[in-house]
Amino acid sequence: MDVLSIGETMVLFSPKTSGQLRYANDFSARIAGAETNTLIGLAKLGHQTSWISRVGDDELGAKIVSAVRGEGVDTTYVKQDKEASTGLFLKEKTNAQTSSIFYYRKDSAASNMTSEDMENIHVSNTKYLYLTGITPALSQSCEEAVFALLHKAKQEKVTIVFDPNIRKKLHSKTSGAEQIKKIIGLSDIVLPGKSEGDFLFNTTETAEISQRCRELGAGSVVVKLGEKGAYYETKDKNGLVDAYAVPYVVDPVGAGDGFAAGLLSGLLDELSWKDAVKRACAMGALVTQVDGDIEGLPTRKQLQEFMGANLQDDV
Ligand code: KDG
Repeated sequence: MDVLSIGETMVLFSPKTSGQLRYANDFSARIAGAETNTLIGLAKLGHQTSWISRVGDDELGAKIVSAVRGEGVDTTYVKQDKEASTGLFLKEKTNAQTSSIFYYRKDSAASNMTSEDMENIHVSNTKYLYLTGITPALSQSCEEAVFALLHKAKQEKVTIVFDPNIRKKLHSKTSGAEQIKKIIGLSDIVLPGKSEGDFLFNTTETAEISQRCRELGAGSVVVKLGEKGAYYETKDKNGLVDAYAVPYVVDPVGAGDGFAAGLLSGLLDELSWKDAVKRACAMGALVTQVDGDIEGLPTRKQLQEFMGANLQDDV
């Protein structure tokens, strides 16, 4: 197995019209979940991925599992929970640029995951464990599950990659930040953004965000800089990689998950750090060109064409 991950995937209902949700009558229903976005991105590039989760014994759960499995991700570790429902969320488009989301995920099936669930998970044949800060914030039992899996993976020398993925509706400035810092300290590679630097360390300075993560114990750090590209720092290298220019952004949500997929894919293909970060930037850019979290994730051929047509200057 190349990459294993754990997290909640929900159904996202997006109104076809902008304005208050109370006046919205027509919705599209898509699957959305940070971890499956990344796993699907990897699977589309030909990597072997597996997802740990729970869904309800309901139609939304069936929709999610068949979509994730249909994209090529292994779902052996997805349990059907008879006691709880699949989580969902709604988007309200205030205008063309801004939107708000409303979660209906409290006590959802995925938030019932436990550390006991991790006992049957085989990590020894896995190259990377990919975690985000969303899963431990779902519930106490999810936090225990994530730490149980993390410790098991560390014992087996699996490389841990962590995207803090701060969600203001899930993470408190105090306990949420502490939980995330603890995982940063146990991770081999951390992928923060500038706003996460602000939330965790009160700084938006790129090099400082990286340094603070490394002081906590992170091995390598890649700071996502949006339209400015990304900065990477390992124990013996650092550098800045330019972003790929796109005509305009259709939907930025999911770009960070695509970025993570690109980076992991590059590392799995044993590219240099710089080239892996370039692939990450290209994947992030492609995701912004299509509505939805996963719909813009490219095949290997599409990625190569995009990168070939947009050759970056060396920096
Ligand atoms: O990264 C995109 C996801 O954050 C979003 O689609 C849903 O996973 C999600 C969450 O928990 O907010």
